[in-house]
Amino acid sequence: MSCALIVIDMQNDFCPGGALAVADGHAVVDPINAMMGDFDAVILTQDWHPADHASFADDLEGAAAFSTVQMPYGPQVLWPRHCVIGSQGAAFHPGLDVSAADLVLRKGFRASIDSYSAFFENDHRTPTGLAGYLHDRGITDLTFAGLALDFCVAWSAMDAARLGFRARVVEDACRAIDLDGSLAAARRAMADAGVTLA
Ligand code: VGL
Ligand code: ZN
Repeated sequence: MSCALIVIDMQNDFCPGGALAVADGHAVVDPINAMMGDFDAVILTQDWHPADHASFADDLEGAAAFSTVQMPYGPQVLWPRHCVIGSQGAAFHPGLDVSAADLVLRKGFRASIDSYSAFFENDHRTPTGLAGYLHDRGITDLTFAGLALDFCVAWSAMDAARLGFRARVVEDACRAIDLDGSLAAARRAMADAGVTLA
């Protein structure tokens, strides 16, 4: 058995002052750093969008941020412009111990489709390659932390469980957006998918 910590989207834009700030998001940096030594591998994900990304509300005529629209691949929440490739907002929080990471996985880099999960884009089909990486390294047990609990952390942990990994989310090392009850829904969905909430 080999275990990895997967740190989801611990980036400036998801922290206070950022474009899509998660309340208290910065508060999980120190707890995450403290956990890193307990794992065989540390993997960081980085939300990484082109400036014309389909999930940005300001690219669509009359579409409000935080509303949901229908995309060819399914429902999609429209977000304020965030984590634009190469921007300061897309950079990792300066307090995060990036040097401890074996792998930095970028996601959401195709303009026409979003990617909440570290494993699949939002069509639930297009792989990021992370499952192959973990399989090749013999990693079976995954612990998730980071931002946001009810979107990218939840989607990643549920995909991990569906792919046959042991998946655990450390809630104290996550913060949520909580849009229209999304946090409660994500907790239920994770439990149903076989994710352990620690
Ligand atoms: C996220 C919304 C849009 C996340 C990323 O990291 O949870 N949420 N892009
Ligand atoms: Zn995003």
